[in-house]
Amino acid sequence: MEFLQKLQISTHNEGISTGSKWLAGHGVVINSYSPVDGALIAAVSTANKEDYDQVVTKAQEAFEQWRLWPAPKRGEVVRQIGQALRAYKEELGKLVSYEMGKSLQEGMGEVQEMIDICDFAVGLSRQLHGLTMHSERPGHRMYEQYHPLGVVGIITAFNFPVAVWSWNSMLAWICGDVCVWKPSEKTPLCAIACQHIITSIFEANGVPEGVSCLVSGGREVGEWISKDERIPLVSATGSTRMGKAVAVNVAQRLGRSLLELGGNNAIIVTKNADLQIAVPAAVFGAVGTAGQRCTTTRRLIIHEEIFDVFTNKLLHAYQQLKIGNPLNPENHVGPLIDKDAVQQYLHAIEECKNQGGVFLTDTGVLDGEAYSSGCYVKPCIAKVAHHYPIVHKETFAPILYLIPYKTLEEAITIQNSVPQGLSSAIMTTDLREAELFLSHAGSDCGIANVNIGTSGAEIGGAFGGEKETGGGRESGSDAWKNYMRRQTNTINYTNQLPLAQGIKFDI
Ligand code: UN1
Repeated sequence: MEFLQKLQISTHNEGISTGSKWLAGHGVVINSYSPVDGALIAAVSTANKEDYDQVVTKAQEAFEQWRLWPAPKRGEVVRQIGQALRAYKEELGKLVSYEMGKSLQEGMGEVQEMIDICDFAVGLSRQLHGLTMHSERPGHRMYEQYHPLGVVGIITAFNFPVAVWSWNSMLAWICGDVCVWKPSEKTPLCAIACQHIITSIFEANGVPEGVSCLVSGGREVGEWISKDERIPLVSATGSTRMGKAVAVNVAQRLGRSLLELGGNNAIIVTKNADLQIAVPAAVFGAVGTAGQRCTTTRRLIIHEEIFDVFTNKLLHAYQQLKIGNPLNPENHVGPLIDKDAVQQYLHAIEECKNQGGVFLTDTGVLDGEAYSSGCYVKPCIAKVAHHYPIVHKETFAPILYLIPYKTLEEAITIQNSVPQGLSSAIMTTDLREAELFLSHAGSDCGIANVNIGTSGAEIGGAFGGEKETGGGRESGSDAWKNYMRRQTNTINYTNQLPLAQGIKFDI
C-alpha cells in the first residue's frame, strides 16, 4: 500500500525512538491488524525496562538544551511540523482510518486537529505570559514567570491515535519540555508514522535528539512512566480504570497528572428544540467513530411531549446509515477497534435488556465478505430508565440510550447523575432553558454546548472534564500552564530590607 510506504512504515518496524535514532526493542513484538479487513498491516518491536530507561535518559539530556531555545524558536519548529502535516494529511488520515477503523473523513479530520494545534501552539510560543503584582514593600517588584517543566510522559488511546499526542506534544514543545510518548498498543503504526514526519523537521532544525521520544509497548510502559520520578508530568488519555492507576502512581511521588478519561455524554432535547439540528447532531454524536470517542453521545434525555416524534425521526435517520469499509467515503460507520470491543458491545446490549431496556433498532454483528474482520456492528438505540446500572457505564460502542423527562430540572439531574463529566449539550431555541443549562445549577461537565452535539470539540477551547473524567484540561485556552512550572519572583531595588507583613527584625 502506497500510503504506508510514504509514511515509511515497513513490514517490521522498530517501535522505540529518540528522534532520528530508532532502537531495536527487547520487548515482545506487537502485530498491528486492521479492523477494516482483518489484515496484518505490520509488526512493531516494543521496549523492555532497559530500553525504556535508555530513552528517558536521552530525553533528560535533551531537555538541558531544548529549554534554552527561545520559545518562539521552538514555535518555529512546530510551525514547520504543521506544514509537514498538511503535506502528509491524506496519507496519515488514511493510516488512521485503516489502523483504527474510523471513516476516512474522520481520519483526515483528526490530522486537521493536529494542524490546528500546531497553529495554535505557534502563536502561543510568543504568549507564555505571567502576571505582575504590586508589592506591599517600597522599591520592590513582584512578578511571575513560567519555566519549562522537564520530561512529559504522554499515554494515548487508540481512538484518537495521533491528535491527542499532538495536543500534548505541540504545547509541551513550545513550553520547552521534551516528550516520551507511549501510544496505544492497538495503533502503534500511527505513532511510528508521526515520529517519522516530525523527525525530518527536527533534523533540519538541529533539534536535539531526545526531544521527541517514542516507546511502544503494553500497559507496563505506562506503569514505568507513571512511577518514574524523572517525569514531572504524565498526561494520560484512556479509560477511567487506567487513569486511576496512573493517578495513584503519580500522586505517590507527588508528580503532576493530566487525565482525560471516560465520558457518558448526554444531549438534552427540550420541546423547544429545532429538530432539524437535533437529529443530525444526535446521530453524528452517537455513531461517529462507531461510538468510540470519549465525547460520543451515549444518552439522549428527551422531553416526554416530543419523545415519540423525535424517536421516529432518529430511527428514520438510523435506517439511512451505511456501515462498511471506512476508507469508502460513502460509508458513515466503520468497524470497532477489535473483537474484544465487539464482545463489550454485545455484553452491554445483553445487560441493558436484562435491566429492562427495550431496543428500538436491530443489534448485532454484521457478517459477510465485506465484514470479514468481524468488527462491524449495528449502531443501536434502546429506550431505558435512567437508573439502569448499564446507563451509568461508558461502553465504547454505538449504543444510544433514550430517556424521557418532564421538567428541565429533572433532565439536568439525570444528565449529571453519572460518574463521568466530560461533555454535554442541550438542544433548545429557548434562552431561559439554554442559560439554566449553562449556569452553575446546570451541566456539571467540562464541556457544555447549546445547539451542537457533544463531540467534535475545537482545539481552541480547553478540553477535558470533571469527576471520573479526571479533571484535566488539554489543548486550547490556558491548558499550556500544565506543561510549565510557575515561579514567583520578588526583586528589591533599594538599599533597605523591609520585611513583608510589617515584621521588624533589627540586628
Ligand atoms: C477523544 O475522544 O479522546 O471532541 C477526543 C471531539 C474530538 C476529540 C475527542 N475533538 O470529539
